[in-house]
Amino acid sequence: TAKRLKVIVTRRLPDPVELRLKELFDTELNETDTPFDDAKLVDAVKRADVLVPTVTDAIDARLLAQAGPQLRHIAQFGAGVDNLDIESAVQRGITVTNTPGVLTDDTADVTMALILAVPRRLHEGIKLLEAGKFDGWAPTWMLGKRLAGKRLGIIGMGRIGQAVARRAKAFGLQIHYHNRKPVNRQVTEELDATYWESLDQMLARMDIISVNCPHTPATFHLLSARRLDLVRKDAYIVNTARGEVIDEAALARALKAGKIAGAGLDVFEREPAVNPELLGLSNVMLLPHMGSATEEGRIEMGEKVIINIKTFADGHRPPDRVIPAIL
Ligand code: 8YV
Repeated sequence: TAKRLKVIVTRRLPDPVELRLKELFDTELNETDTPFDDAKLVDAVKRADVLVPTVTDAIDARLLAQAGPQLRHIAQFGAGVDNLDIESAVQRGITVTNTPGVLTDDTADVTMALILAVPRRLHEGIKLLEAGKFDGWAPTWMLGKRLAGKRLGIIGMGRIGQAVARRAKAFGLQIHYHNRKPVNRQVTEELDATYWESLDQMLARMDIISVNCPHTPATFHLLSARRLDLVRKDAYIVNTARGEVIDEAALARALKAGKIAGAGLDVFEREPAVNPELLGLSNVMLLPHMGSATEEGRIEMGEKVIINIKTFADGHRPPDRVIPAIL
């Protein structure tokens, strides 16, 4: 029965989630604030029936090769699954699930916050004030760029991309997007959205660019040095998806050289490391991966993990099964 299912959780989760996991299953929690090291991950895949990892655990082919035959389910606590080698898992007969949907609004809110803050230089204003450099208002003091009427280009028009578009439309931005395929007619009409099949063409025409696609082999460095070169000098880039989608070193160079006006970044290529070139730039607002960080969202993510485990343990197809990406 479910009670005998060995569930190993790699990171500390919200209390109510941990309590429920313990009630339902034979759950082993990580009682520390330190992620599992390699030895602990190996031990976990050797013993667990169900592994609950997060974005910070690299569950790659090498690790999965050491998994015991009892490991049947990887129930990721998170929407993004780029830390998991889905293909290797599926080949081993392991079902993979994630937690989509419950962090859409929260991530779109932080995306919109960056879209609002960076062109208006709010981050610079905060720093000036805190440094005691506010000497009084002046007509030309801290001028930024108006949002209304500008063009927003969204890369990746899934749940989060669409939620960003809805918010941005309310602020008077014109919605443009690049996606593998256009969204349906109803959404297109609601958002008055323009589809760009060519990312290159879209990039050259946008005032603000927002990255909202997953990190996959196909989107790694999608914003390469060459593509960043297409971005207008007066344009801004916002990323709340995954750092790997942008060539971070090339972005830092472009920002430093004034080839891009500014950037708002919640995610980085080698988290928790941040490219030192980015840290010193005044036209950049940086956040430490806070996109989905709400109390409500993290509990709902936990509830999704639990439903996925229960459903699979009961012999049914779990609601949030992830299948290998078709590239
Ligand atoms: C969280 C995220 O850090 O869900 C994701 O894909 O990037 C973030 O919201 C993550 O879910 C924690 O595992």
